[in-house]
Amino acid sequence: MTKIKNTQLKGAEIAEINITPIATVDPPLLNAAGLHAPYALRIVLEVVTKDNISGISEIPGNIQTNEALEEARNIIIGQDPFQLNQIKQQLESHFGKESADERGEAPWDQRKLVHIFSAVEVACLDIQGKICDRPIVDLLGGKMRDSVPFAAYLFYKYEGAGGELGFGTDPDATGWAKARQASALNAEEIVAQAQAMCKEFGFKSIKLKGGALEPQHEVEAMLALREAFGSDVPLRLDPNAIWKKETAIHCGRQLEGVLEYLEDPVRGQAAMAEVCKTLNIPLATNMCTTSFEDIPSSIALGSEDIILSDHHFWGGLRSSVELARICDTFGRRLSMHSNSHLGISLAAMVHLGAALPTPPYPLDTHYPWQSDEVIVGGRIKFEEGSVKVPEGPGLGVELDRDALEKLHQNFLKCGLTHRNDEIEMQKVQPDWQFRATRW
Ligand code: GKR
Ligand code: MG
Repeated sequence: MTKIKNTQLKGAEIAEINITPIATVDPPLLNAAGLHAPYALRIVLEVVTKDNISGISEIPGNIQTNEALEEARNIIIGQDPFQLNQIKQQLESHFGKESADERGEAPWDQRKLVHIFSAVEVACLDIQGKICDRPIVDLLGGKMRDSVPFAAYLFYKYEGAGGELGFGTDPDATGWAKARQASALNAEEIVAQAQAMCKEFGFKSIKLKGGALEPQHEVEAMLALREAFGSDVPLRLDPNAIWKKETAIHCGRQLEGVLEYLEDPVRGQAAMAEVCKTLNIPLATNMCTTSFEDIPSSIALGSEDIILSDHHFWGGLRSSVELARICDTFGRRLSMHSNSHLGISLAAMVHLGAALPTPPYPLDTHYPWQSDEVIVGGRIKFEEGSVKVPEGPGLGVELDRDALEKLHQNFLKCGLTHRNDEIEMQKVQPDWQFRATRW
């Protein structure tokens, strides 16, 4: 048997990387941590080989991640994009392994290494796909489905569309663009938001970002959604761990038989395990079991039934496939977490969602809330709430360089360097302070 040597693969050496921080228009969405700023930050990474094959990826934006990627530049340049294990090992030995204990109050966040590796991995898989003339889904083991379903992701919000419009509105907007800028501060407005979003995108399940209003209001919003959509549309609620155990049990009892799952009602694996044992509703998390090192205690305690994967937070697409395997082994189901994002991340999520042997729950996505795009051809279309696996090699999407430049200019102009929802909330309510447990 003839072995293929790396040198036989054209372009298998990274010559250049381009790191572009961007800011995308984002509406004033509310959550347990405060309020979204008028722009959400992302970083677009482009990795280019000697033969001028370009691979791209998108990760959450943050000045520290940006600096760390710059620091990683010399480690990445000169590498073979197929040697991801070696690249990862070198990044780990440069940055040191990360542990949840070092990340304090928000162990799911502030992770340099997983973000960097996710950015590098997705861009390198894009290159690998282009070299082999195969879509990324094939590099992850092959396609189990042609399209991937997503859930409508509802938010309580103030009026406004974000960006240059600030918290103002565009009087000429129609359809979803109009609904996207409408305020939603009670059950009735949340139902109207859900109807507009489901009509536009065809979503067949619904998640409400909770933790913004007093818990009983959020319970009532879920009951109103059930009333409006009937029992065929699965519902989820995510208070981002801001409830006390008693509140979670009191509210959860009212939602037994109504929710498909309750996401992060309380903080930490031990509290989640107690609520999980008490309530007759599956619990899901993207806050208490958020890295491979959290898995042993998750299994020992029984802290959740569903893990929300996220390739940006779990160190890439291949790690996420590994997570899916662990979930299958230990009887966990898989769903997918999201943050404000554009089409490069959406395409990556779709390749992953299509490759998973066990179908995940319809994935979370913030995509309907964003109006910008950074890929050629503009915004990706949803059909009946699903996105088709992009055709073409690699990710199947290409950078629109003019759009990238415009969004980079937004970044320079908006002055934001990292996400801080508490500060944004204080611009509206000066006394408001984040509390890890509020109700
Ligand atoms: O965008 O406000 C938001 C969400 O609250 C986001 O930051 C969360 O990470 O969507 C996420 C979640 O499911 O917890
Ligand atoms: Mg969540």
